[in-house]
Amino acid sequence: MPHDGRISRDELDGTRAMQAEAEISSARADERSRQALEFGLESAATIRDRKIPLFNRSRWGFTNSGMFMSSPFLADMRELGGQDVAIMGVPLDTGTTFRSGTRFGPQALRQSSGGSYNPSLGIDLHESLNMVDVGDVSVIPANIEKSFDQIALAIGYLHERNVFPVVLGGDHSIGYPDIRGIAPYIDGNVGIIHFDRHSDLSEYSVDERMHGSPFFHATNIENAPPGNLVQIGIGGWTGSREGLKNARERQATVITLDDVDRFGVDRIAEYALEIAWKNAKCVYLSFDIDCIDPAFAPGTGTPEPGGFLPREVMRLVKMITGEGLVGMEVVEVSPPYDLSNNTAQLGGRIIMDVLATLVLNHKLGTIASKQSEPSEPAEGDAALTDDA
Ligand SMILES: [Mn+2]
Repeated sequence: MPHDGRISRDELDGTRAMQAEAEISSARADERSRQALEFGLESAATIRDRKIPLFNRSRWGFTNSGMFMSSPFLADMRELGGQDVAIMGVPLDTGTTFRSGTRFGPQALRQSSGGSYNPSLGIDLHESLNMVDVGDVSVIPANIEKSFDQIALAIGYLHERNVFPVVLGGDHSIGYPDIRGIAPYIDGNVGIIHFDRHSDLSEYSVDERMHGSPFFHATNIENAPPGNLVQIGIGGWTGSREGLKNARERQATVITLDDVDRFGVDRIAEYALEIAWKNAKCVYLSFDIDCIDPAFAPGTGTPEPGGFLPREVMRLVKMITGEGLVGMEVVEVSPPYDLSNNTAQLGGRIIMDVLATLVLNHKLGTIASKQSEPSEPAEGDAALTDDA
């Protein structure tokens, strides 16, 4: 900044964003547009933009395709392999102990997902990633353990084929089978970064493994030790004492929102990475939407006032993602309690921010396209200097 404190146009992030836009490929968008015109027939003579077809084939518009970010639906699961990302819905709310409704979370997250270009990150996800939406896992609403078996098998199938899993929840009980499904394939420890207002470390709730217990059972898995579990955002009045007791006894790391206020987002991100990655081979991200203040994310079963601000948590999520992830889930979006789809939109944005950060840090993506540097580089990431 100049010594007189005035802002110059050159130092604005917006200026960098404008420049970065020129570097982003539009090859895939051009191909989609060409095909849409071919399949959708020519528009009326009064339409100036001759690239607009008569029948909208683009999957965008006032009715989306029903798939996350209008990604193609993969009908034949035997064809999984070679894609970068698979979006997998888990419409389960059998594990809910209070207000149900998260079985409609995957549908809402898909419908509220946005466009693929982000100016400040300098990325177009559809130009950078081969994404498919694989639809929903067949859960068994009357039997949570059978549902766990289905979910673990499904996410393991994605991981085994080297396709990055993005799980659309569902209540938080699915965190356990998500980790259980991946862990056997990892030659070493799995770290877990868990955003939540609740500790979710009880052994049982109302006599079963429910959405308050995923990380008790996940950290019983031999290569997902509690020493690599970081919980961020814990606090308020809907937590369970058993969870904190178990966190203490297992030596998990609990970071409250007061900690975030005290140390700041940057230092918390650095610390969380240090714990999660300590002697670990990979890190899994579990994002409970109720970590965000219910003023912004009211559509959830167990809201807890005093949560994260969206911009604050989005920054934190991008920072903890820079080192790479083995998979992620966004859970507890409950459309019956949502207002104007705000909660579902936030959940979708978290996913898109994570995917973009992975691409920008060269942790994900097989499509060769020049990308700009991330605006918020992760601490100590040597790969950032890589031009590939
Ligand atoms: Mn929660």
